[in-house]
Amino acid sequence: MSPMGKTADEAERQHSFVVVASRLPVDRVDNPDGEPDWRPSPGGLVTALEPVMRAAEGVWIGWSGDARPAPGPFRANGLDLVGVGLSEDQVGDYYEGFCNATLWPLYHDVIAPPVFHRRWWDAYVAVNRSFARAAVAQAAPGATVWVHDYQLQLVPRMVREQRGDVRIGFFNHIPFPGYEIFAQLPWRRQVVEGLLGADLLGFQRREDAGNFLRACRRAADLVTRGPAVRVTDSAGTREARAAAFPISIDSAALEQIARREDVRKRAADIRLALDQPATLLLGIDRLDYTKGILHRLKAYGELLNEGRLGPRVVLVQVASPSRERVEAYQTLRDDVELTVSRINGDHAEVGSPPVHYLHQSYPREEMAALYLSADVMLVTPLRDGMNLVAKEYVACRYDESGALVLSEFTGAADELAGAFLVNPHNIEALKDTIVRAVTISPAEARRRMRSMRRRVREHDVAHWAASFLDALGQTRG
Ligand code: GDG
Repeated sequence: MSPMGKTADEAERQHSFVVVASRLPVDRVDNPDGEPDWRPSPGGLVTALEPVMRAAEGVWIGWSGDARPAPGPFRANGLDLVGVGLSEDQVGDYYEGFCNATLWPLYHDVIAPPVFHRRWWDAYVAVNRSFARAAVAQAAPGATVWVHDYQLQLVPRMVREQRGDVRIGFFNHIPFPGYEIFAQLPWRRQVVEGLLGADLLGFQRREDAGNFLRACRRAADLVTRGPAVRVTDSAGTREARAAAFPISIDSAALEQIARREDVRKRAADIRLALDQPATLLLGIDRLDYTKGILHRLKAYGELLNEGRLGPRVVLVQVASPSRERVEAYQTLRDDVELTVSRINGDHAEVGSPPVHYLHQSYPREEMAALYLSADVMLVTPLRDGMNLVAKEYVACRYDESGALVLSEFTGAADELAGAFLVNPHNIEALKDTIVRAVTISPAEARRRMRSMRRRVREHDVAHWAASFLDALGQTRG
């Protein structure tokens, strides 16, 4: 038996690097022969973590996305994966309820009203316990366990209570709200204490780390000094640290896709299919109320009414399906689709609608071709932890053309000084900013794009992971 009470065989299957994330990086698709097949799933967290996982040869623990029995340890898409199972009730109460209807709106500055149910909280505790159990089983003695995002905030403490030997990191992909908002959460103290099981807590922006430290003081009466929080638990007193580690993308890999001849040809074909517009505007978002899609459409519709964008302008809006069983998302979809139809009804000519709306998901090559085809990228979230789409657009523009309209309320705005920054709530300002981006001179576009490309190239996802893991390595012994 190993020191952890495992058989040698079990210990051999343990890993020195364990990622714990709400979802697995693959979706199950059923083959005609009944055998499951796995397809890479889109999303910000997967985009960021996949290259890190490949480099570290760790194991990824996550939920497969439905209420069927959890897949045991398996390999897919070149990664070692372990599934955590959720019952039908847990999908409703934990995932759709506490994660997507309580925490998500609360942490995004209550853009939608958060819903609080004690039953949902109980499910959150139980599911976090399942993830912690899986992490404990997979972690080799002295391993690094890296827990991700708001769905798993209790896991760090649950793991620590069982395994004093492992180093625990936590990264929050979404904003951490100001205390006035966070304080609404009936279980605010438990959440703070759950998170503080980690040695290092990473956030997208300095403000997020600051908000968390304030929550430690106000919700849990703890003492903080700079980035450090003094935590006392059964094992004694130690320090946890909270700091900003802005996430990024695998810029070089994406640029390589964008440079491929077939992808460039596809980009040209997209413009051809749109009848060679004078200006192609692009939005790519998960269909989520945080992304400011309606504000963007409102501004665009008014600009068309006022004739300020010139002739032959087209907006391509990709809205990838997301959280389709949560009520707020169904309402949003209805609102977006009604708005798109109104704009097209008012402005389309036969064969040339001014909005091309695509409620679909695409392979990465198609995404790169879309980025390449667009003159102006519109990224207008009302609140967004980082926003990788903005960075992806920049990474694909290897000829240094194109312009980025970017909301101030994204983490990316702190880094991409060459963007046209805007408050998306201010529709007049949004309209003026879109016009400025559309009419930018090629020389100014190049200057702005060059500075953004430098940032995204130097601060890529490998840099993000290395800075977090280095800092985690320095936290203890
Ligand atoms: C969360 C935080 C933070 C989208 N549709 C397709 C597709 N995607 C990819 C994009 C991009 C990712 O999904 C979306 O990332 P974002 O960062 O824009 O937004 P969230 O999904 O809300 O991510 C966010 C992120 O976590 C990382 O920390 O930046 O603030 O909210 O990579 O390209 N990919 C493919 N097909 C699609 O149809 N292949």
